[in-house]
Amino acid sequence: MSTAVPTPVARPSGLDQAPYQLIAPDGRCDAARIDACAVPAAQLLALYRGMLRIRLMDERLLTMQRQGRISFYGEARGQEAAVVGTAAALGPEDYIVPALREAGAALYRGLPLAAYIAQIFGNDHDLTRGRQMPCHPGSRAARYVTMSSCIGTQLPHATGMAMAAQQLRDGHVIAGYMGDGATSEGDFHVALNFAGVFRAPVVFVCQNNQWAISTPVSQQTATPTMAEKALAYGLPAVRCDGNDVLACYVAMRALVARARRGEGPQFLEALTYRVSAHSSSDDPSRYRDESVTAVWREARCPLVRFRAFLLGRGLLSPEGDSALREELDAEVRAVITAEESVAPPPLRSLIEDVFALVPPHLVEQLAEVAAALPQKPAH
Ligand SMILES: Cc1ncc(C[n+]2csc(CCOP(=O)(O)OP(=O)(O)O)c2C)c(N)n1
Ligand SMILES: [Mg+2]
Repeated sequence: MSTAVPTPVARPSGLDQAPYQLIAPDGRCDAARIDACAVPAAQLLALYRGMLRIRLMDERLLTMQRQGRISFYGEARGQEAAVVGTAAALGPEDYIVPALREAGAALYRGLPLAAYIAQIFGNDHDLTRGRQMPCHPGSRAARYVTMSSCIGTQLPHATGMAMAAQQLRDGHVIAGYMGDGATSEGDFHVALNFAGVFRAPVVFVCQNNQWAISTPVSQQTATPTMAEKALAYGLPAVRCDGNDVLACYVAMRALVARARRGEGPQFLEALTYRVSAHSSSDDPSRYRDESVTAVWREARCPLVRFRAFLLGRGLLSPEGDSALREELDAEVRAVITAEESVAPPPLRSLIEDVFALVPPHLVEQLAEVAAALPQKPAH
């Protein structure tokens, strides 16, 4: 045993701090490395389609919020690669427990666009009957748990679901998402600690977009990376370039495979940037230098990068890209037009879906509400 006073260790030594990247921001790549990843062309095109769909949808819905046609919107602009790349690496039986910006993952996994837009309107087609904030979809079919607005509370749920999968031996992996801000919540530490101890098949994905509303990541935590927090709980961790969709996909694919093989929980930090406002209720020009944002929005745009890559590999043509944009934009517009004309849920829905037998006092209260309304609409 050494008798010398030990030198404290400041940083975990094994973590590669430089994010894993396969495609440079200008779309260039090392062909041999790309080929070694063995991602079929159809999958590459599906990633691009999934990202573009989110971008076009976000642009349209934010405009509608400004026009007063929807009450609230939260974009994933600039984070499409991290959302789609990680979600695409899951199997259809796996579950997503999302944070704030993964709705595009639900769409990628089959949530119909109409159901998503209906949820934003809170109309009669909305499965949550207008009871959730806009942009909080859930889908049993897409195995996408409804988002919680409370930061971090979803992470112990993800661990618990993974522990259930482990006991059932059903081979399912759970993906638990979070933002950089969520790593400061107690629930983050609870979730990682339990997952580590019980070796639950969960892959945590931290979209480090460097902001939590107006708090920059430098004020969020004293650790230079989010990934090293996972190391403290015994979870293997990887940092990847969150604006490189292929890097996100390949890194996530490896972590999901490890979790499925029984190698315990895993952690992915996808380094990206929140180029949008936090939500439609936020004005980031009041607290950050928007010239930095502009660099991420333009030179580091994940869509521009992947488009250049696909064009360079001959997997996409400029004409094919334009046609895809037109197709997706037309889809978004058509679905919005259809859902905007759907009435709100009926008044009676206020007392439905909670009790099998509605208690008499709620029936009475509903009658009072109906009588107090100036008109007596069906909805
Ligand atoms: C427990 C809790 N505290 C505070 C808030 C308010 N709030 C909503 S989003 C947010 C920032 C979250 O930042 P991050 O986890 O980095 O996710 P991002 O918005 O960047 O995707 C905060 C503080 C909340 N919803 N829940
Ligand atoms: Mg954040």
